[in-house]
Amino acid sequence: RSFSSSMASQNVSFGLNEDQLAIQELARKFTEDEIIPIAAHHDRTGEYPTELIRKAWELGLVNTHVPQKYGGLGLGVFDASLVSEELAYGCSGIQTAIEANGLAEAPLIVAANDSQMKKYLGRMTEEPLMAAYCVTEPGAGSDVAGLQTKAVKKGNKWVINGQKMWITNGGKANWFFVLAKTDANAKTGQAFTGFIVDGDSKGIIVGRKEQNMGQRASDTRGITFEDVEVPEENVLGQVGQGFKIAMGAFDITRPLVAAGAVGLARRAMVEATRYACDRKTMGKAIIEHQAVNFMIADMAIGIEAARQMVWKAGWLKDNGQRNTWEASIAKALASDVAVKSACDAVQVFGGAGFNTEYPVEKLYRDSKIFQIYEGTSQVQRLIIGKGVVDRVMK
Ligand code: CS8
Ligand code: FAD
Repeated sequence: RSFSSSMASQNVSFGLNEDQLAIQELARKFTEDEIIPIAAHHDRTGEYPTELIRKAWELGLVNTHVPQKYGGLGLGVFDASLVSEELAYGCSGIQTAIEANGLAEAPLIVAANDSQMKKYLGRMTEEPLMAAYCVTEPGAGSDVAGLQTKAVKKGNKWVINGQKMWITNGGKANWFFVLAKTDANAKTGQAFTGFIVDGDSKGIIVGRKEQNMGQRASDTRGITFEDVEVPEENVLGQVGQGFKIAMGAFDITRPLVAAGAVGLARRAMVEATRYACDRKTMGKAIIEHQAVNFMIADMAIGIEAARQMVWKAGWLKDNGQRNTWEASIAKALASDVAVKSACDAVQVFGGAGFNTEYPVEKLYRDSKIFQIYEGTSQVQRLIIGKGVVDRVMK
């Protein structure tokens, strides 16, 4: 049997359908009209963008994965990545605040039963509420298996004790996903349990808003759980399955964090290009100096490649295939592209790049966290490296 090249290419489509173009355009317009005008203010003040998030929520740009059955749009990872890229183009701090809802919801999408979904996902579509994902602790971030927060069964309740750290939306959350150790003797895959914890539960102590280098609109806090009682019906999935549920959530969210990094990198490229076409030295626009033009060309290479990887990781998940490896590749690649692009955009701007009156110093500060949260670039490489060995040596 012979295959023509046109037959082969019909099996893969890089085109967006009408619905995808519409949601992308909606997010792009929202970013232009609503996010870009106020991003610098929220960066400078660290004020949480409550009103802006309410507007995004009204348009359906928040909680994008909540299934239609519970009042959401039920977008897949691919479609949601279109939204994330656009929002982050305007401000990745604001996008992180919005996306952290998706992160808190992801373990429920992976493992919640119908009544948990109705109760906790449903309410997110009825009111503009926020939620938070509590895994990291002061003593353990990359090493999730090293978490110390414990949950002990007492009667028909679980009692949680421990400290969580760097929790996005920590001060705003109506409810938390909390990963806690429930069996000290079991191996990692059976030692932890995931809980849904109501934000007004007795014994939750919310720390101060952390002053971060970038993404300052986002709310990051430590959260302490002191004898917090959680009803049995708030256990997610099975007791002991929490580690896998928490990891399964990353299969949904890492491509979206990567999409945010692509959005930031694209903004860096656009700002650098505009500036370079305008600014003149030695009798010509600096874009005509190849050294400058090549920095921008490298941004384009990175952005195009990273976006394709985001789309692939999203597409696999949406088509029911395991995407952990591809999600890590997308996250690692896009984060590095964001940091490099923002750094080079500062370079293209020269002295003005170092100044807060111009947009690129914010991009540079905002970019760094992409290599840290949702699993550091080293952790992504652990997953990718192991995956390579599995694939080559199987
Ligand atoms: O510990 C893992 C890891 O991923 N560490 C990084 C932690 C991280 O990413 N934290 C991010 C916190 S959230 C955040 O930063 C939010 S940012 C702000 C919001 C932004 C907007 C969204 C690790 C290092 C990769 C692996 O740990 P190990 O201890 O080596 O565990 P393993 O042996 O690999 O796995 C143990 C069992 O779990 C199973 N597993 C692993 N991955 C998966 C996935 N799905 C399902 N199951 C999984 N992805 C694995 O198969 C093992 O099961 P066994 O039955 O034991 O074989
Ligand atoms: P560590 O794990 O102590 O790592 C320190 C350094 O060592 C890193 O460079 C790391 O890559 C490297 N390293 C560690 N282990 C290895 C290894 N085995 N091999 C190679 N290198 C290694 N967490 C949540 O649960 N929910 C949130 O909403 C959330 N939001 C966040 C928002 C912000 C702004 C920040 C800063 C963090 C957030 N985090 C959140 C936590 C974040 O996921 C962790 O900070 C991150 O996973 C790294 O953990 P750590 O800070 O403990 O660093």
